[in-house]
Amino acid sequence: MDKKLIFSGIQPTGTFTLGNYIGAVRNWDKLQEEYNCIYCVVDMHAITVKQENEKFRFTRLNSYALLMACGIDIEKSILFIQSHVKTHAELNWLLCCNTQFGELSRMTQFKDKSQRHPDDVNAGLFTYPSLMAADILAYNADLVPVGIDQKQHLELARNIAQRFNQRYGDFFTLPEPYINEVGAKVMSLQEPTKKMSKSDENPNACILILDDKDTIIRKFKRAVTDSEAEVCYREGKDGINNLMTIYSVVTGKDLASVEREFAGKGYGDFKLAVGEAVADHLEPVRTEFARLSADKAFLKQCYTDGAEKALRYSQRVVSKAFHKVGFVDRT
Ligand code: AQP
Repeated sequence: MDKKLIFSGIQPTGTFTLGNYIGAVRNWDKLQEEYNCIYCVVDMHAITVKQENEKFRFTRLNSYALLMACGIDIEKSILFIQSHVKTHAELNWLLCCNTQFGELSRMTQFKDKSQRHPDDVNAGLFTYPSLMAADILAYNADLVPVGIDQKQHLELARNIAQRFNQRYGDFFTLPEPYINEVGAKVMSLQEPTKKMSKSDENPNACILILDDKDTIIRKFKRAVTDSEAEVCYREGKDGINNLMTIYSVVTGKDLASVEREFAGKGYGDFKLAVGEAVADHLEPVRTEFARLSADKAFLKQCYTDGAEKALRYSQRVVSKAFHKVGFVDRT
């Protein structure tokens, strides 16, 4: 049987956080063995929030190198930068015309981001989910590994695909979310009821995967917890639950053994252990990133090849979608 196709993307809005890593990227390399995988730096999504142009150019390339450093192997997967593959923008338009205003208005990310950036509630921010649907449907992907925050967008992508199929005849595959059981939503270290985000203004709220060991330990030491002193996973202990989840993911220990390991110990010991485990886990990523980012010519070759492969693949799907809608074929 043919392997299923995976598609996922990440915005180059800054260095990836531990949330991006645990919720999404850490699985991407493992999935390469079992699936055909297409991964993408979704830079067009990133400009729905204002970016400083020079810094943005730099972060896009860094994000590409970071994905390679996290284990994406360009011999096994297609890895490219979204804006280099024009079919995403083309299909976006067809899908926008099959997306309802009401559906977009219900998206929590739109509501959150428009509240955070009231001076720039732009049309791109509003139609973001339609472009995300285009990213996925341009490859007829079966599965989309995402953190839980993106589940609503993925459901909308399925609805858009379904509507298109009803109007123009069965064509798009309905993509399924692929969500981790543990770590699907890593929370802010400073406000543990809020998700950890790259664009958080408080640097102590998130661990960046390129932070050095001292910084990681310092941020964990400052993590907001509670006034008890018991390391146990329980409703209402958001800060400790978050740290336990992180520790469990990076050490491979289940929550019950984490509780046993820290029984009778204080939060200080626990936070230090989490910081050390995370720093050690991320060390190979930092080392590989330093090696890759020193070789700009190699990176350029990789993203150019990736874009060519992605264009070849998606062009077939997108041309057929235009044909179905009734456009005159170009060739
Ligand atoms: N805190 C999180 N926990 C688990 N998964 C997360 N993801 C993001 N934050 C967490 C998952 O990471 C993937 C890539 O996300 P993205 O960069 O495309 O967009 P995002 O969800 O908006 O991520 P950020 O970090 O919050 O970026 P900004 O601050 O720029 O908006 C997705 O699969 C996402 O679910």
